[in-house]
Amino acid sequence: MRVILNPKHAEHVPPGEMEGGAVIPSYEAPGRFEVIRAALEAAGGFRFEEPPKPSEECVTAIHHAAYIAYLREASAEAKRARDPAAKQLWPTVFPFGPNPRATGTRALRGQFCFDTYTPILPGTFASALGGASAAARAADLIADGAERNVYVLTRPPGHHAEHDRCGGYCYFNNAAVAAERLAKCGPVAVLDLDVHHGNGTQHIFYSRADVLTVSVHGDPAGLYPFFSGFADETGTGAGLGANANFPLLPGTGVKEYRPALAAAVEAVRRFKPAFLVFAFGADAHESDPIGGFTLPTKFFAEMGTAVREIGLPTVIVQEGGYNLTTLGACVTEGLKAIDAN
Ligand code: OKP
Ligand code: ZN
Repeated sequence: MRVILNPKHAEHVPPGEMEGGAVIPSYEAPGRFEVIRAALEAAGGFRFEEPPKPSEECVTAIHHAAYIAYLREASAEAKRARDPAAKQLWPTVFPFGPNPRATGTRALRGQFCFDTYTPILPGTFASALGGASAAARAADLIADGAERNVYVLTRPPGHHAEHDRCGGYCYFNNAAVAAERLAKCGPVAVLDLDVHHGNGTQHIFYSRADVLTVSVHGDPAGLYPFFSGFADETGTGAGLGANANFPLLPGTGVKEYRPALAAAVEAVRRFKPAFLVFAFGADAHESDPIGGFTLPTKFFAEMGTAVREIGLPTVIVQEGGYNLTTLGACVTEGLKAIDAN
């Protein structure tokens, strides 16, 4: 399988994440990328390449121009800063709604962000754009028919990033970048199996009939992102019926996950898409420090098989997965099953 790497991932190194008023070590760290790459190299059968030089063009289709400019300029502001504390931009104020008076640099940090897990650092913009470019490249290979399955190895993840807000470690929505490009060639389904609801992808396509978004995840009543991912969110306007959520209880294991996965796959099939984007998180694994599910490593092969059996040209985009000891094996199991013939 061809693997498109985010060549800039290591430029984004969160010094920590803010949880309940304290800064704790960041779960989302460069080591995630490294362990996945090492596991795929050890497994064999994967070809690694970098995307062409990043261009903002791949994100303008799905993200607000002012939000893109904010990420670019805030990253540059962090880069220019001398004081180490000023090299990390954290939101402290969250202006409600699009507030025309929220224009200063401090107001924008909260205007374009919805949580305290997603600071802007000197390399954030370059790193996020590198991931989006990798996703765009993968989508182009699939749209051209050059490949059947292409995997995007990137971090930070993307599925929480909305049209004009970062959050949940995510800045640009890589899965949405891929889906948007594929949608030019036919209907697209996004299947998100990260343990957290893909609120950003849902948000971006919520009123569109040409992109179906389906997510299996921890019930937002008890798991991040808390405000989105409930079963009654089914789309709006032309997109009514083109969003499906399958929330599951904390502690979910194979017995509970399997029927939800089957229902999610069935929703994808009914839509009759031409292309699939698989937002692949490994954080539903039993060892994940923040997921709360109890799936064993071998179940990730079952996920991969379910994806393969959908039978569509597929872009696979790396999302979460935070146990550095098991992450590589989970991803390898999933990808090998997708590529099996
Ligand atoms: C990103 B992805 C842990 C709280 C975690 C943010 C979760 C973001 C998950 N201290 N809150 O894997 O979906
Ligand atoms: Zn996640």
